[in-house]
Amino acid sequence: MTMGSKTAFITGITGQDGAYLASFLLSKGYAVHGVVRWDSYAEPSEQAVRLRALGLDETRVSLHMGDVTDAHNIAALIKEIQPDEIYNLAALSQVGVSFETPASTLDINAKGTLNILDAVRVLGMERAVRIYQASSSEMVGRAPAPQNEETPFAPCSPYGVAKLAGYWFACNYREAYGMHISNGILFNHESPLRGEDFVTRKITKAVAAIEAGLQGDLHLGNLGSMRDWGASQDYIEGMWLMLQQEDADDYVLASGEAHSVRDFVERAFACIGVHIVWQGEGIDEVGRDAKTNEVLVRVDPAYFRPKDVHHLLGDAAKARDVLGWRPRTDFDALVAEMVAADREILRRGGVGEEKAVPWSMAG
Ligand code: NAP
Ligand code: F7E
Repeated sequence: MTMGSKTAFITGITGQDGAYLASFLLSKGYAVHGVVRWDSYAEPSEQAVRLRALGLDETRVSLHMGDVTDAHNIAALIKEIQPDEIYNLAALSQVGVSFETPASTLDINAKGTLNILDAVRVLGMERAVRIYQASSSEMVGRAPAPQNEETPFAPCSPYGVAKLAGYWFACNYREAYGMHISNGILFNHESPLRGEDFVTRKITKAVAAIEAGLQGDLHLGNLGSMRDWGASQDYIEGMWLMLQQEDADDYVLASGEAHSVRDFVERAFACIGVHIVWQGEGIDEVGRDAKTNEVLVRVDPAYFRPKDVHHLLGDAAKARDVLGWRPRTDFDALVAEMVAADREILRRGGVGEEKAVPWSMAG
C-alpha cells in the first residue's frame, strides 16, 4: 500500500475523535482536510482547540468552513478536496441533549450522512472514495449484552434513532451503488479531549477540582448505568483499518468490559487516594469519603434521561479477527490518564475553554 499521497476529509475534525484521527493520519503521511462550522467567537479557529492541543494548526491541517447539513456546501468541498477517504464523524453526539434537540439531531446525524454519501454519488466519485461512517452502540440500545454486529437494533434516544438512519443510508449506498462505505459501531470511547458534559470527563474534572478545593461535590444521574469504555486513541486506528480493507463492511469496536458509572467514580477518586463508600438508595444515594465521611457524590434527577440505555458491552471479535484490531488501553489506565490530565490543567491554572485542554497530556 502506498502511503504519503492520500488525502483524507474529516467531518467533525474539531471533536475528540476528529482531532486524534487527524493527528494519526498526518503521521501516516496523509494530507488532512476538515470541516469547521462558523461560530461567533472572536477567533475563527476557536473550535480548533483540540487540534491545537495535539500540536496541529492550519499549517498541518486544511480547515474549510462548512456544515454537513448543507448539501451544496458538502458537495462543493468534496469536489474541491478530491479525497481518497472520508471520515464522517460530524454529529450531535450528546445523547442527553438529543432529547432536547431531536430535529437538529436528525438533520446532522442522518441527513448530514446522506448529504455526504449522495454528494460522492452525484459527483461520480463512487469508485474513487472510501467512506467511514461513525455509527454507535446507541443503535443497539436496550438489546441484551453482549452486543455485536448481528445484534438487532433497538435505539432508545433521538441520537440512537438518527444514527441508525445514518447506518442504513451507509448500507444502502454500499449495496445500491457499490460504494466502499464501512460503519464503525463504536462503543463509548473517552480521552482527556472528551467533551466536559460526558459522564467520564465530568467525573475526572470534578475529582481534580474537589482535590484542589474548587468544588464541593459531584452531582450525577444514573449511577447504575453500565458502559463499555475504551480509549479514543485506540478506536480511531480501527476506523482507519476499516478503510484499508479490500471490501467495505461493518465492525464493532469495543473493549469487551463493562463498568458502571459508580465504578468509574470509585476508580477516579482512587487516583487521588480517596476511597468512596456508597450509602442509601435511588435519589438518596450518596458517595462518601471513607476517611472523612464527607459527601462527595450525590444523585441529581436533573441528569436522568427520559430513557436511558442501561447495559452496553461490546463483542469486537470480528474487528480482532478481520482487522487485527485490539484495544491497548484498559479501564484503569484510561481513568488514570483522564484524572491526570484534569489535575494537570488545574496545576497550570486553567479554568477557561482555551486552557481546558491538557496540552502536556496530548499526542
Ligand atoms: P464530538 O467530540 O462531540 O465531536 C463532534 C464533531 O461534530 C465536532 O467537531 C462538531 O463540531 C462536529 N459537528 C457537529 N455538528 C456538525 C455539523 N452540522 N456540521 C459539521 N460538523 C458538525 O464527538 P466524538 O466523541 O469525537 O465522536 C465522533 C463521532 O463518533 C460522532 O459522530 C459520534 O456520534 C460518534 N460516536 C462517538 C462515540 C464516543 O464514545 N465518543 C461512540 C460511538 C459513536 P463543533 O466543534 O463545531 O461542535
Ligand atoms: O453517558 C449516565 C448516562 O453522556 C453515559 C456518546 O459518545 O457514547 C456516548 O453516549 C452514561 C449514561 O455517554 C450522568 O445516563 C449519569 O447512562 O457519557 P455519556 P453516552 O450517553 O453513553 C455513545 C456510544 C455515543 O455514541 C455517544 O455519542 O452515564 N450518567 N450521570 C450521566 N451522563 C452524563 N452525560 N452526565 C451525568 O451527569
